Amino acid sequence: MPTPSMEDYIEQIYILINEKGYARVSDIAEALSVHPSSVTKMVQKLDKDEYLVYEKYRGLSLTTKGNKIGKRLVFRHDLLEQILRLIGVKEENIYDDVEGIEHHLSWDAIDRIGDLVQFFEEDPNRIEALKEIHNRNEDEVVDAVEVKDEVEESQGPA
Ligand SMILES: [Mn+2]
Repeated sequence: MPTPSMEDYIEQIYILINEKGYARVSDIAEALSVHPSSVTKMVQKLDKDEYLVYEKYRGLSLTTKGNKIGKRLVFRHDLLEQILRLIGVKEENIYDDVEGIEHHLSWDAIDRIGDLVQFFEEDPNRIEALKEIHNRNEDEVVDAVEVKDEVEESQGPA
């Protein structure tokens, strides 16, 4: 399997090719917030490892192997976004959280998370039951903060 950073590149190249029809070094650099020279270096490595074919003036295309892995990486990213959204993680945290964890899970864990998404989707009552727990715990956090504020108020300024 490719290393985590190779995975980021393959994932991004797959997305660009599927959305725009091509992936330019400058687009990849922008999407990953890296310098174009880093992209060129990685693209050469990915070419050597047969994930893609890179021709300096003609652009870049994924091999069958690269395309297959790209597809799995995008599936994995989307699945992780799905489970975080399902369990009520705040929208503003979802993308960065997925970027942070996706490379560190085994495919075994990914498949079991897939089961979990299915578990919730097969019965909306399960999602509701989880939401109830979520709300109860959030209320407790609010209560705890209020108690803390009251205690601090009664103690006066520090
Ligand atoms: Mn990702």
